[in-house]
Amino acid sequence: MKSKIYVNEIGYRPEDRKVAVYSGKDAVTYSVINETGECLIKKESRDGVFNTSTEAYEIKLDFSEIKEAGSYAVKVGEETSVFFRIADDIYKDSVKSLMRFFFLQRCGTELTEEYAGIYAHPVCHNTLARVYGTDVFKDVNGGWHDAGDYGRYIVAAAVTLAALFHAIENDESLLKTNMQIPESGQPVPDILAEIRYELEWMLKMQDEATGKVYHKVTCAHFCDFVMPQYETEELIVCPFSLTATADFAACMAMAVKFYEPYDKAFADKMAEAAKKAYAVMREIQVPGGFLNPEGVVTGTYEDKNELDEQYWAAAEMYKAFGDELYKNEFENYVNQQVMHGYGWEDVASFGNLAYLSTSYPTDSKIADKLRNAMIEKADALMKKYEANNFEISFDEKDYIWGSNMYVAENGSHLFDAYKITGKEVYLEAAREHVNYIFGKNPCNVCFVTGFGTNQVLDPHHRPSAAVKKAMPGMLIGGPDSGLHDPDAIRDCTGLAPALCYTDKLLSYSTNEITIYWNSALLMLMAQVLS
Ligand code: G3I
Ligand code: 9MR
Ligand code: ZN
Repeated sequence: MKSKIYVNEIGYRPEDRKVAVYSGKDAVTYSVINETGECLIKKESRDGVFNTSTEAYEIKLDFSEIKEAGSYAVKVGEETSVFFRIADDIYKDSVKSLMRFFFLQRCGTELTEEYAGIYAHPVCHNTLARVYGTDVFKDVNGGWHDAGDYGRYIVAAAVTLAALFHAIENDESLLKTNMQIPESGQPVPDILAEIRYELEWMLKMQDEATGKVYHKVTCAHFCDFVMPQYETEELIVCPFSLTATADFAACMAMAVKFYEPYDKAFADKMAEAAKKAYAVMREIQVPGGFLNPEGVVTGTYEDKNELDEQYWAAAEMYKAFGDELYKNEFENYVNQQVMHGYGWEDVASFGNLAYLSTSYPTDSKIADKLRNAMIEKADALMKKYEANNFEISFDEKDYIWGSNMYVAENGSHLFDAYKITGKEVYLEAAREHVNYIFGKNPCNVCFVTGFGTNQVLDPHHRPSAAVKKAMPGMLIGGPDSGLHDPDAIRDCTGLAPALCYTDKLLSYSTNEITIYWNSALLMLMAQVLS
């Protein structure tokens, strides 16, 4: 039986706030013990508070005063939490593992046992791909498998890289991390070498003649739970989309400065590609945005609002190249409406950060408007945070597909307000979002595979299923009260929103993984833990 005391299963850093959550209504006496069972503190809690997300009462158990490095557990009566550590370096291994995941998702190349261990595989998806509806075949090899499936999608790729760039900017130690990849030991930092693997693929997804960008390359159907070399159906390059082309422009513009010091020709190539994409993106007008063409049933990343992608692109283009045109276009969007979002669907916050950090001149009224809106956004999140016993900025309606990405994203919005105002409360709240991910959640599981005591064992991830062992370092989607797959319907019907999670291979709506969920978590961790 799992304990009803929820903690960050990998632990807490000595100076951080430390809170466990207990399911119960009446006040309790709780204690913290060390490995030898010695009781270090004994305290009285308050009464439980009703939580609309779990439809139950919970009590917060604060033990922030314990700062000495060691291994501990929280006790209430006969109930004991899992043991966790207090130490400075508790996140070191998980960060590295979250980063190495991208290498393990590489497509179009052999992964040798030396680097990939049991996830090694021969080259996959290396045939030419048919441009949908034509007899034209195109080389679009490379990049990372998107998720539990083997598709490769531009929208997903672009936001992943954007978040990784922000991670690097917030925590420069990531540039020194030895990721144990074939490129390790070269002058280029491992993380930049890994990101380049994706950028090179993205460049191939741009049509040379027009500058437009194809939305995705996948087979027509999802394959079985096999290693990638066994997905051998024809590859199909699906039509251009505005979202893919705008996100591509934004991402390429962002990438330029990271590669300039190492490879000027590559940086120039990306600058050129970004400009071409930006110039034509608005010509791609498909009512309602991208939808699967007939016969193709893989992921769509459909998005009814295509404005925020253009908003983001305008801001990154200005930040990278300084042209008045981009500035005017971004400011026009802002004058209409400040937008937000660090996810695949809503990307505008990346644009806000770009405008606020450019070295080219900005308009102080626009900058103030952005900052005020970002604070307002964070304040709305703070209200939810204060009302949720698990200390994330979610109410009962927020547990949707990929909820853990929104947990990370909200943490980043709170961090933004901290940077603008200097108020520590935002930072502290943002950090609690990390604690939730690592185990202080009502699902009572550490949502990063391979870590914690209560681990995710059966993620919806084809290589993990094929070798029968969860690949480490993957952020799981998390509770989705929409019950979007048969296993979720079977296991979660009748459960409160925050509990709609099931560790089943077939539960793609709660138990899948994606590149942009990992990157969202890495970005937040880089922001609030460094
Ligand atoms: O935005 C609405 C929100 O307004 C509404 O309140 C809420 C209520 O359910 O729904 C929200 O939309 C959801 C959307 O995700 C939010 O991001 C949709 O219901 C939900 O179906 C949608 O799920 C997406 C899923 O594809 C299905 O389209 C996930 O975000 C997205 O991450 C996922 O992506 C898939 C790829 O297509 C294929 N590869 C795997 C990947 C991960 O599962
Ligand atoms: O494996 C697929 C996963 O990556 C997607 O997120 C999900 C929704 O599009 O679909 C999964 O594939 C399932 C398909 O939709 C329905 N048949 C079973 C497939 C494997 O579970
Ligand atoms: Zn592949």
